[in-house]
Amino acid sequence: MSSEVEKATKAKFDKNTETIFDSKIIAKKIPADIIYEDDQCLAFNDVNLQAPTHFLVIPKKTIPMLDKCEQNDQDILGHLLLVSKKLAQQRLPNGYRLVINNGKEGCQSVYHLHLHILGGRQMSWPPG
Ligand code: TR5
Repeated sequence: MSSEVEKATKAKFDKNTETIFDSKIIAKKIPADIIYEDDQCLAFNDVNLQAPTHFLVIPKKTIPMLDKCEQNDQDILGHLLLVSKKLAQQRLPNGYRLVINNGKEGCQSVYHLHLHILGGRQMSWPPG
């Protein structure tokens, strides 16, 4: 079992606990390798690269996971996708993969919604 899968199987969603993304990275209490920021979202390079280019796009609003999104999150979800596309086009002209892990079996380890953008190598299918 990879360390990322192990982390995901141990992680639990707890609505009363802030994640490292909320309490540290968005709050700028620990440094992250930030590549983009606006009033609604932040993008930064993943610390544990799964491809030559691997960055995350996260909402500043606290949304734990895709499952918890509601109709009134439509605009932020659209914004996250469009920012992901803009950043990916600049960095990954030959293509890329966008992933949202959701819940334990989806391999989510951090319960703050995040879009993974991966590229810089040929991706395979199906994903593991
Ligand atoms: O498994 P999921 O989809 O929940 O993805 C969580 C991602 O957050 C993983 O790819 C981790 O490598 C990444 N991660 C975790 C931390 C972190 C990070 N990326 C950038 N900077 C990070 N810091 C400072 N701290 C983390 N704990």
